[in-house]
Amino acid sequence: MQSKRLPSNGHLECTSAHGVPDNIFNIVLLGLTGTGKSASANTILAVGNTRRGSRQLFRSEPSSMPVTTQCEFRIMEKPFGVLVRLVDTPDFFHDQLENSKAQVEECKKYCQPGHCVVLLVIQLGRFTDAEEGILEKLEDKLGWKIRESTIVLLTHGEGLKKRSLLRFIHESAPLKNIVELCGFRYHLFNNSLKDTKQVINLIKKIPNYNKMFPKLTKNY
Ligand SMILES: Nc1nc2c(ncn2[C@@H]2O[C@H](COP(=O)(O)OP(=O)(O)OP(=O)(O)O)[C@@H](O)[C@H]2O)c(=O)[nH]1
Ligand SMILES: [Mg+2]
Repeated sequence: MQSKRLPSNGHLECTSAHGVPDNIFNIVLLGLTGTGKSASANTILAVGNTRRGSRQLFRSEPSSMPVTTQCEFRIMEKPFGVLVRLVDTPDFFHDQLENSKAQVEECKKYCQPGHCVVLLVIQLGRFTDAEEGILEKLEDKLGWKIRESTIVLLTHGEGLKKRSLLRFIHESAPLKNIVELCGFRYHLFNNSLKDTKQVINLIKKIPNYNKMFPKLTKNY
């Protein structure tokens, strides 16, 4: 049995009668502040969203302080052909983030093995010391090997110009290490382009996407 309620973050949430997460697949964006988590979520959202309460974009702007301070989600259907929850998160490691522990707990509701894909967002050309070991630190916080379900999402794709992305990754040992730990699943977004193709190509990198989203397979 399903119940629907409006949680504090103001968006329609579905939970079972026992309060456990429903069967909606989750796309969870994780990473440090300013890397482009919210902008990437908006790029995905832009591909097609007509469900009530889901049209509003995530707040995204340049800032050295965290812009997103709590986990937020939007539910979308197009282009997946089934309901998908897009979960934007704050930088759990930022000194200025109050209630980091509570936010990790909130994130855990959606970030569970078999029910999600993680997009580990990293800004192209701006790999910082704080990002070294970030995968392990996130695994520690979330309590499972998220690497099995993670795609490294590099943003600011326009900065690559004509260089090869694979070569770029190989040139940075710590970045290559993270990509390797994630089974060489990686993708490049240019969030200044609202381009469907880059989103569809990302979805096609989600393990078992063709079984989860058979309608997407038919249409793209
Ligand atoms: N040119 C360009 N700008 C981008 C891209 N991705 C993100 N940005 C910009 O980078 C800035 C930070 O992006 P956000 O999406 O707010 O970053 P965030 O990871 O959500 O940051 P927090 O919410 O603070 O954790 C914004 O001004 C975005 O417009 C990109 O691919 N290209
Ligand atoms: Mg944000």
